[in-house]
Amino acid sequence: MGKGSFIKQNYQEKSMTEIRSNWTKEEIADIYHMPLLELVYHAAGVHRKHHDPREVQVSSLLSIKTGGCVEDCGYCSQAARYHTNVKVHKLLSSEEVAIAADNAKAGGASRMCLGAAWREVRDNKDFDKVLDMVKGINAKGMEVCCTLGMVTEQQAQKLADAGLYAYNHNIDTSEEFYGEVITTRSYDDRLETLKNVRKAGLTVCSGGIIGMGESAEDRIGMLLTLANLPVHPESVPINALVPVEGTPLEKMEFVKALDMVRMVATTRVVMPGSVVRLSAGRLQMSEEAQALCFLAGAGSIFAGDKLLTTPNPAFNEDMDLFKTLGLKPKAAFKDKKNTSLESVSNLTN
Ligand code: SAM
Ligand code: DTB
Ligand code: SF4
Repeated sequence: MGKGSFIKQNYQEKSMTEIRSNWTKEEIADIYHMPLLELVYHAAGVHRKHHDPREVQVSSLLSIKTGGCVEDCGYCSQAARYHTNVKVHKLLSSEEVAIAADNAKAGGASRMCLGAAWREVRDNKDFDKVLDMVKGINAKGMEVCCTLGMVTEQQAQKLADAGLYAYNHNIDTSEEFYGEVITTRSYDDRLETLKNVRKAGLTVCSGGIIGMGESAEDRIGMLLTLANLPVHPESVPINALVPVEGTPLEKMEFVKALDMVRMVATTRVVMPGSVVRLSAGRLQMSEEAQALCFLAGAGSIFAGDKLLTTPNPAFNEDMDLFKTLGLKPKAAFKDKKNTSLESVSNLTN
């Protein structure tokens, strides 16, 4: 099918707003390459059909174990093999994490995302401590998300039993470009973790990064993988690379804000039911560019003055922006539904 023909044939038809997992690369490419304002207009329509456009989910990130990671992810400040300025620390205590969650809640966050610089979860005392942290934050009425590296189905189940709401594990980029950025674990390893998370009935948060030197085709390829999962991730974070000194990607130029808008809009169109998170890189984006991302379907942000190790706009700045744009933070647990594979399998064919 020629470029643009998919759009012409299906524009404004039901097929452009339905949730499906049988996308072709050409279809997604046609959407990605639409004239930007047409794309934003269309994405805004899809967004309104599936979501309340005034609500934005606010997540707060906390690095509970920082640095010293054995992996070689080329973007990451926390890989032990790169000489970055990151301050390494072992696992925080449950008390420290509880204080951070209280502050995040007071700032307007309904979700707390705990990140650890681990390759994978191990069945040890540290994992037990994380399970305690999850229970503690859940009891505060906040959604809890963890991003701890690879997990088995049993570990995902333990997290689910502790009250975890979501598990974040990004595929980062296309299968073809992946090996340029990471060599210590495979694309299939990542997909396996996503499967394990899904089987445990947790909601899945999975997206990637743009600005690592990938082509438009790679961005499209990443969306193809996510949009053709049997069940779409409930959250899809779109990160702009934050180039970190000492990493192999330190010299990458910051991605153009309008490329973020295009990526957010395309993600919105191909996974209409998912919440698209405008993730790392907002500090480098103007308020106007962020506004375009919200119009194009971003329904979530990370708020608070730190991401995991790099800076981010402060809570009050984001709340001011929300006020200007007429947006409001979304309450916790509004999207709660049973998302185990069996319960949703009838939606996927
Ligand atoms: N260690 C765990 C893992 O790799 O799954 C969890 C933490 S890891 C930092 C989570 C995600 O953050 C990565 O998969 C990547 O998509 C994103 N990320 C990390 N460093 C980044 C950077 N410098 N710029 C943008 N995104 C980044
Ligand atoms: C995601 O997609 N982005 C977040 C979260 N999931 C874990 C991480 C962004 C990290 C940005 C670089 C840093 O602060 O170290
Ligand atoms: Fe380790 Fe995660 Fe960083 Fe990769 S992204 S180096 S796995 S902390």
